[in-house]
Amino acid sequence: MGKKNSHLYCGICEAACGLVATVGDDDTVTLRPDPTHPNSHGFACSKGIAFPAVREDPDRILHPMRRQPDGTFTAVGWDEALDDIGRRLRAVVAEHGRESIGLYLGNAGAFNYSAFLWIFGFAAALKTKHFYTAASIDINNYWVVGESVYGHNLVNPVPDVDRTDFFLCLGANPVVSHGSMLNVGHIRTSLLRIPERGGRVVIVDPRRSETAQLFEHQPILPGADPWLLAAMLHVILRERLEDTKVLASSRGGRDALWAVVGDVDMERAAAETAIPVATIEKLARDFVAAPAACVYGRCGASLGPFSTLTKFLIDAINIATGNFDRAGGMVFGIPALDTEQFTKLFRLNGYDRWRTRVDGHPEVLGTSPAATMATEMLTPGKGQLRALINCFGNPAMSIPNSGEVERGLASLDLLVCVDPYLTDTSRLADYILPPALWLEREGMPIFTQPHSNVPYAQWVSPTVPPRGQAREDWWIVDQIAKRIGLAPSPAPGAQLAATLGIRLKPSFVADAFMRIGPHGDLFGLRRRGISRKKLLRHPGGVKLADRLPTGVARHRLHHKDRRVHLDDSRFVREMGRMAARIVHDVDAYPLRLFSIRELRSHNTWMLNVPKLMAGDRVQRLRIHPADAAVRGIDTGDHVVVTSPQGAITVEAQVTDDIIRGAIGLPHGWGHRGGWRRATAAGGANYNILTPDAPDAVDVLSGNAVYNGVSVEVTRAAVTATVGAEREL
Ligand SMILES: Nc1nc2c(c(=O)[nH]1)N[C@H]1C(S)=C(S)[C@@H](COP(=O)(O)OP(=O)(O)OC[C@H]3O[C@@H](n4cnc5c(=O)[nH]c(N)nc54)[C@H](O)[C@@H]3O)O[C@H]1N2
Ligand SMILES: Nc1nc2c(c(=O)[nH]1)N[C@H]1C(S)=C(S)[C@@H](COP(=O)(O)OP(=O)(O)OC[C@H]3O[C@@H](n4cnc5c(=O)[nH]c(N)nc54)[C@H](O)[C@@H]3O)O[C@H]1N2
Ligand code: SF4
Ligand SMILES: [Mo]
Repeated sequence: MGKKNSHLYCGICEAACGLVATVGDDDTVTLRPDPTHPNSHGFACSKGIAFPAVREDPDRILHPMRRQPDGTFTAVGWDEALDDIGRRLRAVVAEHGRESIGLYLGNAGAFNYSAFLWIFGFAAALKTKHFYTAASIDINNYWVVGESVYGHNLVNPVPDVDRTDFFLCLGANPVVSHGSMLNVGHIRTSLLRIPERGGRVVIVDPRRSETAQLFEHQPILPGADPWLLAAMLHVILRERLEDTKVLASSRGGRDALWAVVGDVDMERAAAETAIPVATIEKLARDFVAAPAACVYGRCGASLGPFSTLTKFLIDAINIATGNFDRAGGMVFGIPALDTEQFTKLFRLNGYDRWRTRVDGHPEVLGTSPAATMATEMLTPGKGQLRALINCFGNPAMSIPNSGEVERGLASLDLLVCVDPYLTDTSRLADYILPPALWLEREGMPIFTQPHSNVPYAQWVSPTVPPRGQAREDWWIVDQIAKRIGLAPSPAPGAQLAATLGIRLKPSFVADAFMRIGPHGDLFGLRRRGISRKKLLRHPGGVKLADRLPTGVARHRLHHKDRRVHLDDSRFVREMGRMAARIVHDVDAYPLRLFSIRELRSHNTWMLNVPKLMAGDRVQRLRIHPADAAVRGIDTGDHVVVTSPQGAITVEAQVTDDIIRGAIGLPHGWGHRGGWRRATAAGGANYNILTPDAPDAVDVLSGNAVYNGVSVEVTRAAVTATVGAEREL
């Protein structure tokens, strides 16, 4: 009796590391990094390697579960569950209309191409405004800037890490996160090569993060990134250091950028960031002087105030310094499946074509900001969100103002969660449906490829069959849609075809699109082109080019004039709003809270895996010695963190890794539900503290604000328990 080896990639995060699986006769799987993978070259992290423990987790849900009147769940058959869900959805439609059905597509869905396509298709077929995604929490700012500057939401030039001389990184911790909106195989090694070849890596972060420890660290106060970037651009333009040719070829050019940053008060920028004026000026000049440079910003900068302005300033600095569409600067990805053309064909991309019902946020890519979910569930009236299908997410914990989100979820007429666990969210569901995990399904990294430095394609078969009654997410979505007479597709003829019994499969749709795409085989016309069938014969992945092309902007911009647009007056207004902003209640809430991601968990999950929890991991609030001393706080003390939104009790760790005036706390702790180890790990839910009011989130994109939140910390009473939550 032999063991079977197969190639695949990890489906947990954007890195999509290549893996080799060995399958035993007893249906167990062991994973190791794939040294031959075209992008990850033998790297994989502990989460990926440990994943079989999720598949085999005794707490995993293996049957559809229905909530009983007493709040417990019992296993039911698929037909029974789906038929009842269909019946209840039809009742909701009859009473409130289709627009009262909502979808939440959580983070794990970004790594499941088939479900990703089907959920976008289902939302389009429902014509619902209640389509929420995890991206609407942290990436909407990218998508607003993409639409404004390049003419399409999904255009996101990526740093050419292997050829840059200066990597300026704001609010990202790639050594832990392994890269986001940027996919560079083994990113730690790739970054370390920059100083090895005489270049610089500067990490701007309120904490000496795992990445900052390896490079130059520039501390900053949380929430102040747009001030730093605006001040840098101000210096570049004031000192006439810009690339005049590049700016002249853009729409708006120098004048448009000066309109945004011309009035920046450098002393104010220094006070907001806690970075001296001379340091900001030097950073700007050094950046310009580097032969090739790029600024990159992620969650630290995207989950703070004014995050769309922040992303605009990042792109503006890259463009103004000529570090755009050229080696070592920002370059364009070339994914195997061209998502830009796909979304364009079905008119999915766009911005501000409608507004959300209660708070009036602009739509982004056909989605509403997840930060508005609680309000949309709890505010009565026509179009109120009454039924939610939640796939791949744990919104009761991950969305701001969690207390309200939870109340909203509990008030729905129907909540269906597709999740392998009884989570903080699914415990409130009427039905929990068990999905096939990535080892158990066909896959191709649809979300990762547009941001990849190495163009490659990969398509893998399931390594092992699903356990128990688990079924693929796309199939579950398809079955639910079918029961309300819909096909999950944005295509014009799809609904008619469905009435004739024609239902496509996502593998067919994705294959067809890939085949007509930039690398496709054009159905046989291009001999060396790729197709699903060909890729499945090379499951270890196929390299499509050695590196990304340069000098291609004209072909990659979607504006009719094929130019970069820098003259969007919304950014001038945002800059004005930022300059006029006064932080209230500095006396009551003098500290600024920011989020920390951890190596051995993924957002709110993977805390149930024994190996990843080794060493008695606990959630710890990091605080600077000076801030701790004035509050009489020592390491190990229980402290109460209070924001205008709520209060939680956590354990403190005093450390000078943190800038003075700020506190850092890992999110995704303080669990409830049936994942026993995760629940036993304790801690408290960060998002009890975060706001979701219309003016508390980013006005242009609806991105949530998790970093830079005003808080105060006090020593807890001796009897206080960690995890205690209180809304104010
Ligand atoms: N305070 C604070 N809050 C944050 C952030 C922060 O930095 N600070 N970050 C935000 C960001 S960037 C994001 S992306 C969101 C993420 O928040 P969510 O979108 O809620 O995603 P996760 O917390 O990753 O939860 C993923 C869920 O999917 C389930 N799952 C895993 N695999 C599968 C599968 O194959 N199929 C299905 N159906 N389910 C699966 C897991 O069990 C888990 O319940 O959180 C946001 N919340
Ligand atoms: N191991 C692991 N990997 C992950 C995840 C995970 O939970 N665990 N989550 C995945 C997800 S959903 C995402 S979106 C990506 C995120 O990928 P990254 O953005 O690279 O990851 P973070 O760890 O959130 O990094 C944010 C950094 O910003 C700092 N920071 C916080 N506030 C500010 C601020 O206001 N300004 C500045 N300049 N810095 C600030 C934090 O200290 C932290 O070091 O990671 C993904 N990968
Ligand atoms: S870095 Fe991400 S993709 Fe790679 S093994 Fe770890 S979790 Fe999986
Ligand atoms: Mo994210």
